[in-house]
Amino acid sequence: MAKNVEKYLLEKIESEGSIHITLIDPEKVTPPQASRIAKKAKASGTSAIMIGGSTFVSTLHLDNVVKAVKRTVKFPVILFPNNVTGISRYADAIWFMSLLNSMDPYFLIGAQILGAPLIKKYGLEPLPLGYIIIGDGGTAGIVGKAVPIPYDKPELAAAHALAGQYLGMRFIYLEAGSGAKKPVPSQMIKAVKRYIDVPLIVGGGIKTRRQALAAASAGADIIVTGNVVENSGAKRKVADIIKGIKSAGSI
Ligand code: 1GP
Repeated sequence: MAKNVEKYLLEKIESEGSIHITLIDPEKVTPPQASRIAKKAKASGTSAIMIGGSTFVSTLHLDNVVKAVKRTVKFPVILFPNNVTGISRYADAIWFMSLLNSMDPYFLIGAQILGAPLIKKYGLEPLPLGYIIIGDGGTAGIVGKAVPIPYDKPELAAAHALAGQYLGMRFIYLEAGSGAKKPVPSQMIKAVKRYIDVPLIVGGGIKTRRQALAAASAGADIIVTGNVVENSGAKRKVADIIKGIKSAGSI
């Protein structure tokens, strides 16, 4: 994979409308399982693989999961780190993310300072990302010491997102938390989309075609699903979610 994952994502969004990325949590899978998930996700039409989770996993295991996925699929593997331990030299790119509604400077800029030299050393492509926790925010919200934005405050999410863009972040991610009972509401996605010009990523709790369609229709450029690939019937479910995303362009 050429090291131009940002260009790849922007071109995909430009030519296809909303796209889908599959998230693999290294803590929940063995390397062969990760490789099977990636293969099925690719066959279902996903555009890239993200690897990361909210809790600790050994760097050795992370490396093995990334290597297994890289051996299986030829499209971008993007790290989704919760800390400096989420960096692997074997990936193509990394979401270089700041948790914009964290109360802890470590998650705003501290971890990034520690990780940046390693990212340079490994030649990973950094993708500057403003990450915003919505609703109860799940484990990511707790670990990141976030003050989550309530579902009924779309204008607050929009202000955070715009601040991220003005600080130079080239992607914004609205995160309801892995396994969230309710995904980010359409009203909030629309409000954020009206404010920003950079691509908008939405994830957390999206399990059905209808939910994916709602997020894409509201303006999500990238929809991330993780949990659905860990359960049985994953290939059909992911394919169904992607059909929902693609149908957004035709309504
Ligand atoms: C979590 O947004 C991602 O970081 C995906 O969430 O696991 O609920 O799909 P799910």
